[in-house]
Amino acid sequence: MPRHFSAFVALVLASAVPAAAQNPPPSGNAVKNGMFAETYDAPNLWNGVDHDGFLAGPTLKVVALDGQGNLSNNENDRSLMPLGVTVGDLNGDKLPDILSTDPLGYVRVYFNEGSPNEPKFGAGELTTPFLARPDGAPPWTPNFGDMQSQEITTSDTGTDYNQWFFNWSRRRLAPRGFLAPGPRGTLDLWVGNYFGDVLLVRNEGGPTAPVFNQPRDFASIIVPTMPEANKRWGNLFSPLFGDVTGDGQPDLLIGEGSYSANNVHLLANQGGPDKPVFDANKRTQIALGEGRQHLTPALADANGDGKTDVLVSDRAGRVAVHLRPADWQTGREFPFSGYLSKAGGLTKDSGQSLQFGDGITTLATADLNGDNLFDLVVGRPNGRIAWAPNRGTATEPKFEAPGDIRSTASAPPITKMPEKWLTDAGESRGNFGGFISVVGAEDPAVGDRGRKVLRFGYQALPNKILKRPDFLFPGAAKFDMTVDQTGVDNIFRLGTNWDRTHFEGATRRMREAPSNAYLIRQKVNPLAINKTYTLSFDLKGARVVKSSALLVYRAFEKLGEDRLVRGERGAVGKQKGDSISGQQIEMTGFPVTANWTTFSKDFRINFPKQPAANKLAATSEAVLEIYCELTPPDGVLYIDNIKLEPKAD
Ligand SMILES: [Ca+2]
Ligand SMILES: [Ca+2]
Ligand SMILES: [Ca+2]
Ligand SMILES: [Ca+2]
Repeated sequence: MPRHFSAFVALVLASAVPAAAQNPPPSGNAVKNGMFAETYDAPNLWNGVDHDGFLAGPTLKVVALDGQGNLSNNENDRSLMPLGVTVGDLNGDKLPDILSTDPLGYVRVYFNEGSPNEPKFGAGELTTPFLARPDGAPPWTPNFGDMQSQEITTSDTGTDYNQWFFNWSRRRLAPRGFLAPGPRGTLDLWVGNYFGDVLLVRNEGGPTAPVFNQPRDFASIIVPTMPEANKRWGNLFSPLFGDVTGDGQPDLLIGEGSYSANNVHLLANQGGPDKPVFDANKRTQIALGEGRQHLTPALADANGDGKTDVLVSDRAGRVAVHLRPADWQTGREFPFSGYLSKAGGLTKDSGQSLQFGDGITTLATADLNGDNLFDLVVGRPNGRIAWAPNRGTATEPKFEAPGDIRSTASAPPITKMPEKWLTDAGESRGNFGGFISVVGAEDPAVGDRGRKVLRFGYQALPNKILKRPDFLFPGAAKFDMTVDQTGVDNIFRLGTNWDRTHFEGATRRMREAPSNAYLIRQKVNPLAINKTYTLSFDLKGARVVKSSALLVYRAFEKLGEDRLVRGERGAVGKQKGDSISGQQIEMTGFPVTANWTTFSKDFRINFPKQPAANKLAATSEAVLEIYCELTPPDGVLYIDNIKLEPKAD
């Protein structure tokens, strides 16, 4: 069914400025790599194990303070977020397990398969909740001015509107979890995030298997710490719930990330164990950052005096120790006592400190090998989880050089991704295990087709103790692939260079889609105007809920030069030269069956709403998108041999 633009869209059109001079009318297949012969390698980290067999997860660059303490929006200056780590026995076998939170918002549990003296971990079992669900609209929207004045031609991340909504949708990235005993005797999961929320996910399971459910909404699991809900006192939180003050009652510690203070804050519980309440106005600093950044606190008695001390990892990969003074009183801090030293004990010389990697690290303390000395578990900037066993004494800890933890599970194969296509498989929307890959004869469904095809589908997950999280999040009510409410120009502009490395080119487009939606998109070669084209591809699949192909194109030709004009009071303005432009979206569904079939559909390339543009020879920009929604955990769609060719007259 053809779709047309609204008046709102026509307004944007006037500012569209792509297109060099018209080239000769094109011919042949406009689709590049439609047979998926060209691929590039990508890691598959869904099972929490990397290609080399180490415990790992995806890292992500987020907007955060850089090394100079500035907030940078420049992609290259963004800070790389490692996995958050926390340790606790989640299945009642007395062996400590590792729970990781990846910066995309996924939670994995590595159950300990070793012995009391030697920890061993297999694959990570994924579980709800998805902690970065982008639900809810921003409380306000800045006035970006007239859509026409937006610098859409220079941005490869869409219009200011798109960026605003996209950034809002990513506010819960980089969650950090902490396991602490709850009122039911099981370990609950405390979570801090980029936005400065503190969340409490209750463990609704029993002693031998935890159950962490997706909350009805995030508001229902927020632990209030903000006097005003929309006013932040910090962000990029790393929470910890344990007794620091020594009164036997757990306190809330929050390591802070990106705001200038960068301290570890202590908030006393003013509610009860069932409903903890904290007042940020009454918080005190338990550990001062003093120039260190991205602080993650952990607790241990680091000097054997029987009193709990605070350990803090930072953005330089070190662990600072704040010993509790003998005469400590409520309201005072634990002073910085030194870094954990390579040589054992503490050192104030950062060159002698234990080093976990060059970048932001996260930290947990636990005795992993049953010798009653606390060991360190670390999320490293290389995306892996490392540990360092403590070979010292109760009064002077001394750690082995940290080693990445090797998994007992087999390493996953490298995923082949299609060149020339921007792809999105819902990783940012909570599509547990969803991925897109190019597969060949090794996939039984491809069989004797004997060549590579594109597969949209789900990963087999290693879950044995935790229920497989087949959770489906609905899309926004107003979600419509034919209209980008932040400006139709985004359909053309996202990923301007159409380089596969600009993954956001598809992810931003799918910002409001349901979690089980998949997209591939490509800027196709110019199409001849007033010519009929046939879109065709081969396909088969199962449990495909929705499927559609979109063809979006526009043509533009400038007839006169822009002129600088001097207005009142000498103000210089730009007067646009005359131009001809047209823009059109076509969308069609396509049926999916269990056997290979060929779908084809004809499109006449023209501009019913802007007939003047039909005089132009070829499109200046055209984008082809293939969209589907699959039912987890086994919905699958195979596509091959995509062509968009002029039809013989
Ligand atoms: Ca265990
Ligand atoms: Ca306490
Ligand atoms: Ca101590
Ligand atoms: Ca130990």
